[in-house]
Amino acid sequence: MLKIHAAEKFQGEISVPGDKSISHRAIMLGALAKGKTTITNFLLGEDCLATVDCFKKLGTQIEVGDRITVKGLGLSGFKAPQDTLYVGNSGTTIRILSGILAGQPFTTEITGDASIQKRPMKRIIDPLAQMGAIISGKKEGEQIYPPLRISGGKLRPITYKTPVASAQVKSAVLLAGLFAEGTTGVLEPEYSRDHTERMLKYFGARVRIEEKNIYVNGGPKLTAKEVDIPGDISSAAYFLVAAAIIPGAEIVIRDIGLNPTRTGILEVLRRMGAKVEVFDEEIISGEPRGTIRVQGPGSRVQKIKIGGELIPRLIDEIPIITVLATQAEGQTVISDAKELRVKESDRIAAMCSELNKMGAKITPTEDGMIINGPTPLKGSTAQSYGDHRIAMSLAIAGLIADGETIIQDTECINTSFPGFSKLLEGLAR
Ligand code: SPQ
Repeated sequence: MLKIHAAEKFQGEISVPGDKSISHRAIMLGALAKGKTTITNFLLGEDCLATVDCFKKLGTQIEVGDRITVKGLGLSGFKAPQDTLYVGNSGTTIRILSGILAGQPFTTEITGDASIQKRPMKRIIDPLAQMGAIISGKKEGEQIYPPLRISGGKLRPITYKTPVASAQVKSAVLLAGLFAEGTTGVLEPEYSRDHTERMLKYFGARVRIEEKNIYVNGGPKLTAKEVDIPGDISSAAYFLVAAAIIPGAEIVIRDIGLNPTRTGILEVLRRMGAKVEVFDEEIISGEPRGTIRVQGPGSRVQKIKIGGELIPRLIDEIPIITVLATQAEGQTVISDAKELRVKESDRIAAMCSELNKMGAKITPTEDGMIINGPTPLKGSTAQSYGDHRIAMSLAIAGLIADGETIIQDTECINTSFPGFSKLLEGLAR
């Protein structure tokens, strides 16, 4: 449980934990490469530790400390696990790892918590089955849910047109492509986060990118690397939004990932009128990073329309953008975001229900929300739905609400942002 009170001041210079998406991929590629990969600023959150645990069960030696070392045995070094692999709450782990398991000459069972068992898996099963893997799961109507049973082996290369812009689907197919003879391609309807492509290149794979089409060659020799992970812009987003809506606030966040497939939140903040500066930009381990400073506009933020190609570039930030929009002058419309309905929770339903309890005026639509602002918020008892992004977004809403906000069931925050409430305490007075 978290108790939040209105903040009169919100100020500070901080860094946030390592990027979750990049942390997962660093373990996966470290395990697929030959030699000792060293990872610094790895996210020690439950989701990424679940990935570590799965690879240990597949026979990879991984040491977790201030830095992580992964002793990779190459593409054919895994052994059949003794037990079912357990991914906890991590959709990224189950979907991307399935791509690797599809290429293994053994059968693996993989599952996760109650939320994972409600997340759709047909999106990865379809292309992996086309490549030759045999995958079964819990069938309900047209959809298939975990637990999954994956029998893999040598795969056929395919060129797969994904129906959704999803980095998890793209990554599952590209990593399966490492086990196919020839070139495997993924054609995306919009750009999704490209950490897998970047890291594959960084580890020495042959990757060709033609706009939204990505191709990888099978059977590469991946070489162990040093990977330093930038701060997670999705974690930074909570504090960036707080700085934009609390009068007089300012935040500086160092060493944040600035991959253009993830920076939609900065565009939204700018278009709504917040002052956003980016400096000290550099590229480390194949990923751009820098320092971000955000201040509010000095008056109210403004309404905005968010949809189309922008959506995959801020998909995980939509819950916190909803909080931002409750403070905007006019009607903010979010569309093309029906993917939000199949995340750790139905994020459209969750944000509408909990923010409306606090006094917001939000109407859910099939693929987004219409938010009428500005509305003052009042403290209430809010539910996280076991979803880390809902819990943290409501905590920021609590900073601008009158009275006390109690957020229940906040252990889920540890999946992506251990130390969130401590950092928040240090910034908000
Ligand atoms: O791992 P999980 O649970 O799927 O994580 C989420 C999140 O909010 O942390 C989604 F619920 O982020 C996904 C993101 O939405 C992480 C991700 C990745 O690392 O590849 C890609 C996105 O999902 P998708 O379905 O669009 O591929």
